Amino acid sequence: MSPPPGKYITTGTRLEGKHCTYEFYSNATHKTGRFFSPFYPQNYKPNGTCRYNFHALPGERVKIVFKNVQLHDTASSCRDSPDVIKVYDGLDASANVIGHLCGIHNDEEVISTGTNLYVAFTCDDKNQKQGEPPKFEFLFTMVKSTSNVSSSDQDCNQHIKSTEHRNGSISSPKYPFAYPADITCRYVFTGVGRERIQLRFLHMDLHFPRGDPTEPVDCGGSDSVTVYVIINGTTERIDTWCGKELPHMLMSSQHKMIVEFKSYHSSMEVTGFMAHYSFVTNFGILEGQQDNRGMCVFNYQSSVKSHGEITSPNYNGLYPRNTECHYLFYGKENERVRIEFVDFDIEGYMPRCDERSDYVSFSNFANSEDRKMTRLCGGPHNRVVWSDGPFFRVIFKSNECFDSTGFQAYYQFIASEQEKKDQDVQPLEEETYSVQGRRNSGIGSSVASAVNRRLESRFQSQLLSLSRSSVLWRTWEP
Ligand SMILES: [Ca+2]
Repeated sequence: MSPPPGKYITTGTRLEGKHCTYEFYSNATHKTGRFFSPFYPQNYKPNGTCRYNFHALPGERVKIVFKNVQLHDTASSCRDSPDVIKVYDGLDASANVIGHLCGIHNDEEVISTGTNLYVAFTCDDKNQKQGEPPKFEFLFTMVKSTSNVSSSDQDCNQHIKSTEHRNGSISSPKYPFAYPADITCRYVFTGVGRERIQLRFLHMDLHFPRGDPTEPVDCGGSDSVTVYVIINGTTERIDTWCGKELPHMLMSSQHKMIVEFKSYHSSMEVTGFMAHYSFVTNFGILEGQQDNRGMCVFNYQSSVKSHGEITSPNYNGLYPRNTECHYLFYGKENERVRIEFVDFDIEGYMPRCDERSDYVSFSNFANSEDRKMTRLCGGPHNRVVWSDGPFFRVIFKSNECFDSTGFQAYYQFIASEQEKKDQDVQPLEEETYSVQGRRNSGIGSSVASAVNRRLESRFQSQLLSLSRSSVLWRTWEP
């Protein structure tokens, strides 16, 4: 069926001689438009690359809303998927990746940090033979960098933008004194580019008349704080907290987050809530070198550091939903990579840890799945995983619902000779220890730190024996 005339027209200027390269320049009259994949709503043309370049005026940003994306998604990881849309925060593919789409998306929003945005769509022809027709459609808008909408002085609502405050705090009205009854305050956070909002509650003391406020069972009808994130264009509630229960540290799934404070009562005895926020681009992953050719990709090189720690995003809070992170290890020629999980709590069910779960997976390859490696989810686990050779990839992937606190692991590059020597001593993975519950629990953390000390001493001896062989680089193409 062919589309009605004029319905699926791509606005913007197609570059002469190019099948699918478009330029769009903002001007006084042209601030918005829509794009369709070639031949939309039919299949896109096999083996194609489409490029879309957006140029806003000074004082503007480019906002893209992917209304409808249906790409073939044969791989479990977006990075390994043959058909992808990548959004770059600048003129071309050398800019930071701020959007990476595969599979199905609706109303996914991306906004540039500066005046340029580049969208590239690539596919291979293999998937053309399969099932559903893949297609995509998106809207773009040139938006003003500074909006006229500001927080009103008359109410307690606040709009916090990263362009004005990179970090700070929010609190209930009159904090640390009693807040008024019957109010609703909304704190709306908006970042740009790759930014995520990280929210850490430091104080929570809300009126809770129905039981122990430190362990409230049901927040219904009580004064409360609710946090929402945006997933696929839909506002999703992370959770609601009340009484004196301090929420975990939280992170948004893209560049927006909403905190809602509701009060029904007033009591001179309560002090309200206070939380610190910051807009971060590193997903709260503190070690490793972030690779800007991906959304959440971190590199670990043996030549730089022989051992260290990796964590899930936003550790030791709840990991963000709908997020995929890759940890890439580059060892020297005779080395293997050893990953030891000392804390592990990932929402999902072993042994399958399928697409309905969050999971951690492993690959000896840079750009494809490794079917012999087992996925991990659930918890707690205290597992040791080894690479076959000098390159290794750890993948963390979370779905769109339910949350956990994620993982903490030690990595170590170990030379083959050393590995053999190590097997003569008591292998660490055979020790029986368990990190039960949350990492703040006394037992877990003391065991973890004992393991940590043991590892440290072992690291020291291995540091001495590391050979100075050449670094083996296996780069990957974005
Ligand atoms: Ca989940």
